[in-house]
Amino acid sequence: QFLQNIIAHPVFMAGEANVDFIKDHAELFRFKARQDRATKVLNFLGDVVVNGNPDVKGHIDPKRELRKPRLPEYNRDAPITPGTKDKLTELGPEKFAQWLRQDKQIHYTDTTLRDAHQSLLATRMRTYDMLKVAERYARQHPQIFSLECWGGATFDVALRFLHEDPWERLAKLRKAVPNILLQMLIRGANGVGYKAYPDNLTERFVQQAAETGIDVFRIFDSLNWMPGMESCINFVRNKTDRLAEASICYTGDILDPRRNQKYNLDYYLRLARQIEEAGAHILCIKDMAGLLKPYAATELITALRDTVQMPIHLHTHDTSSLQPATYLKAVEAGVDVIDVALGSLSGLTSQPNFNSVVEMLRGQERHREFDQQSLNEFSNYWETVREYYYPFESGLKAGTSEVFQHEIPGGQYSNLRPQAAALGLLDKFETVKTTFADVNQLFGDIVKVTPSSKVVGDMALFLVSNNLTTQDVLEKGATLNFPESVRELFRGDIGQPEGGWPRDVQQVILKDEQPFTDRPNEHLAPIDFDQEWQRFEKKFGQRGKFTDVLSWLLYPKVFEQYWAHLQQYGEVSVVPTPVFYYGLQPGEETIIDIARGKSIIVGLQSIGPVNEDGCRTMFFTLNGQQRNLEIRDTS
Ligand code: 3PY
Ligand code: ZN
Repeated sequence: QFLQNIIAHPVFMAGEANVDFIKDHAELFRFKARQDRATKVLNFLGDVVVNGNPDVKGHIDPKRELRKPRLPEYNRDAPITPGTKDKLTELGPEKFAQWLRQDKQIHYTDTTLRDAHQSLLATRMRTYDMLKVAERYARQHPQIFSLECWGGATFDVALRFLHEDPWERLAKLRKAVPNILLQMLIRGANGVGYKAYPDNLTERFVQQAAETGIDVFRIFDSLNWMPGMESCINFVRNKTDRLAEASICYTGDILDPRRNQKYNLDYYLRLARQIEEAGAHILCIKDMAGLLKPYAATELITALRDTVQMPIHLHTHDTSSLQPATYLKAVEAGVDVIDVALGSLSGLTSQPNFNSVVEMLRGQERHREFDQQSLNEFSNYWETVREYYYPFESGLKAGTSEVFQHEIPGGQYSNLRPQAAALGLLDKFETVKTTFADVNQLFGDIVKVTPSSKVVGDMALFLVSNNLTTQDVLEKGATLNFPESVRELFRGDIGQPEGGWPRDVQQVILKDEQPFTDRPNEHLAPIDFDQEWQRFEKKFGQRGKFTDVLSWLLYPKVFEQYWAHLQQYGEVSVVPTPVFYYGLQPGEETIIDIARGKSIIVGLQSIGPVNEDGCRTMFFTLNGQQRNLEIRDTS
């Protein structure tokens, strides 16, 4: 094949090949690379067919019929209508924020590609399904404010379970969506992780995220602690020309005297002023559990608009099913942008329904027009695709006002259930939820959002699985070994809560260890990137991209596993989702675009019996040619 490439090369054919011909023409090796890629993908498919995809093992319903989605119509040749991305480029972040605050019509952020699937499908949505419709969507709906498509748990899950490079996802989405702002969620000093990172790592991460495609950085701190957000706001302001959107995480109920002792209107206004002073361009009300009720929204947004000059962006989860009413009141009170998800990935622990909210506001003076039929076509696409991810559904069937008691964030709810199930606690899930609320009180009533919410969840699971109550923590705490994350929280590893930690609880949890109250990042040595790059090269045998180095520094173990998978099976993000999770049946075929403009047709003919080496011979066809593979059966 190599010789064939040489003979067919135009330089060779023209008789102009000199001694450097092979060295100068990397494309001569491409055929081989493609063959390798195809073989690796075949090995991956063989493994899924024989051993199953471990991520869905035990949750497969063989009778379930998975349909092909219908791709919405669009005119590929029409020029792309400029949108908010073009506006930001034209105005720069400061003026853009002023424009946004003055614009009368309501704006929409579509969270389908991030929070919606994080909250409904344990973050499993694959790049493959996103890219099928991203360009169409950008062309059909250029008046969307932003697409939230990155950050939060997507970074970790992409590497850990989907074996995908999150940076590649972002780069590809950016290419497909040149006209609409792309938005990410960043956990302040905790980046896209669960602990504090060295400042210069977060700085480079922010810079790289902007270079790869992020325009709006939604920054929050899981305890609403300003020092946890300030440096991140500065990185966006000083190292990029993009938008820093900082958040007040909403908890409790400002209108309920039983819940507004600590988290009341004054508290939120104070925080908003501090966020403005820190230099944020946009203020986000991040209602991660869906606790902001309609009349509280009127009060909060009216007061915030009187207090700060920043435009206000409202994020909520529809766990209680009340949140469209909150949006109505928020729009009346002057909110600038609201977060929604396309119909079939909306509602419950996800965001309110984009398609329906647009109709709700028809007739309201701030209504923004959308092509409703087209929005519905995109929703239908996702309805079909959502079926592929059925093992990850949370099981919640209807809205629940229980959320006002337990205050579990939407993004955590779909994870807590399987976590409880893994510990054999599914029949005690009601107790897990009430214990979550009890733990919150024990911890002094804290803001609960990643990572603080995860710690509350860890403690609740710990107590329920050991048949303990929060009362027991104080009484028997001296003899109990609390989860590591709980110890870290009380040590100050993820920051300080409003009013400080309850002393007695802190003592019983930390025992002899001394807590700190300054920024946890101050205790971390800065990263020497040149040195880390060398370490990377040594460990992985090749230089890798800078984005790989960043992924490795953020998630070392997860990245190592991702890298090993990549070496063994190649780029698996190109495999269609039903095949990725459920493999092929004998007689089935699939088309895989293994490289730009290069597709292979893979068919599974039959599966041989286990031989004495513990392997099965898989009889595949690759582009019509017989290809047999030996796959070890570890099932
Ligand atoms: C995350 O941090 O992933 C969240 O979605 C918080 O709401
Ligand atoms: Zn959210």
